[in-house]
Amino acid sequence: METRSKELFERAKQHIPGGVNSPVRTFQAVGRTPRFIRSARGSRIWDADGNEYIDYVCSWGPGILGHADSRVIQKVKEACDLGLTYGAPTEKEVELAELIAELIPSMEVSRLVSSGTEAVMSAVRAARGYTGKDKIIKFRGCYHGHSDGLLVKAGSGALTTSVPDSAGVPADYTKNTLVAEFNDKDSVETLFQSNPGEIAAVIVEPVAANMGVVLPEKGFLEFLRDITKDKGALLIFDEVITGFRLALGGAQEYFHVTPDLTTLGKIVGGGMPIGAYGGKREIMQMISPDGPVYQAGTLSGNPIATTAGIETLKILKEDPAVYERLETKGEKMVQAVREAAGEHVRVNQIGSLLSVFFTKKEVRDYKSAASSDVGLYAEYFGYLLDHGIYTAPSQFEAMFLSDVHTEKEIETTCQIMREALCSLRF
Ligand code: HOZ
Repeated sequence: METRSKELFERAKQHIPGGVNSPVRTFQAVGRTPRFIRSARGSRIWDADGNEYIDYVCSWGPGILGHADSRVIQKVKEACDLGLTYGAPTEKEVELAELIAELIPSMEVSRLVSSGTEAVMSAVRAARGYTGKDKIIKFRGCYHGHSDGLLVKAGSGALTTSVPDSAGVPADYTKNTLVAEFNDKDSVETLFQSNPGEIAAVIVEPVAANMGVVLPEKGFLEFLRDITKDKGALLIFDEVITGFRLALGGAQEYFHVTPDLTTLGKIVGGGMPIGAYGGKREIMQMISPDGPVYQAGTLSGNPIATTAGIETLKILKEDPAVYERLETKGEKMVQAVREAAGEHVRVNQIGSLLSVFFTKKEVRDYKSAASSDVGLYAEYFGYLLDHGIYTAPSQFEAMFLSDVHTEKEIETTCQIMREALCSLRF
């Protein structure tokens, strides 16, 4: 039953563009009605009609401990009693910055902002200020939020809605954004060759998760590290999705490649609106008021968000085995998909991130990701939804696992995934 969600969607469309506050949520790409969520706990979410789902969106990543973890909620409630926002420094911010530096040592100095978009926008500005150069290289299909200069061949909602280059962005704002192909060293080398001495930074999602999940091939991240160092450019890892999810120290710990700057989002606030960017002291000294690169925000370092973030990171720090448990769950799902669909699909997985692509091609970049049959994805998604499994309503997003998905839930999900795949006509 989806009566109430349908009613709410109709109402929403009157005063909210497309009825949603972020495009992918509209379910347009999968031809269904978006579920309006009323509550969430653990691995489950409930919609406005009372339907219950096992949730594999996990608020697009931060829900690594599941929803409404009682330890986090308790701390948040206590923090709320002390006031919601001050627009002034707090001890919590200091604690969170210390914790970030401890868990991700390359983030020796970090600045808190309010979202991943803001974090990336600011990191790019820092890189330009530090190097005195204007151009940046990004990768086709990688998504770094919706700031003007980064909405170029973007992934996520931009790819879902087939507008990888947004209207409303003056060409002047994107003329310094160069686009290379993920996992293609030559394409990066060519851009460095044709723009000598002009490139401030290369920005990459170390595991691309906004064109579906696409893993870096062996040596690719190392290559980016070497070429940026060699050419006097900075390497920025956008770890909005991988930070604290792939490993406690993020993708940079997992792959042993250290970037100059890192961006974090939602997960650093335990799911509350927050972001962070940071790196070596020498670079971060460029940021105002220490240096000439301006960046500010009243809600930056919000006391409630920092409280949720600190508690979440402490829980993860005390139980590092969480990452092995997540890997095991991820592998089980891969096995189920392969058993059911064999050569008809490709499944990319790393730790708690997973995507099923409806293509026979190996998915290693934007072009191969885009070769997936989105019609089949929509059918697959619909079957899962109708059987109580809530996954990303777009081919070009990830499936997220949490530590509270039980073995039984994973088995149930694997079974439903098998049925869904077997119901398709390849
Ligand atoms: N672009 C987000 C995922 N990569 C989706 C955000 C949302 O709809 O909440």
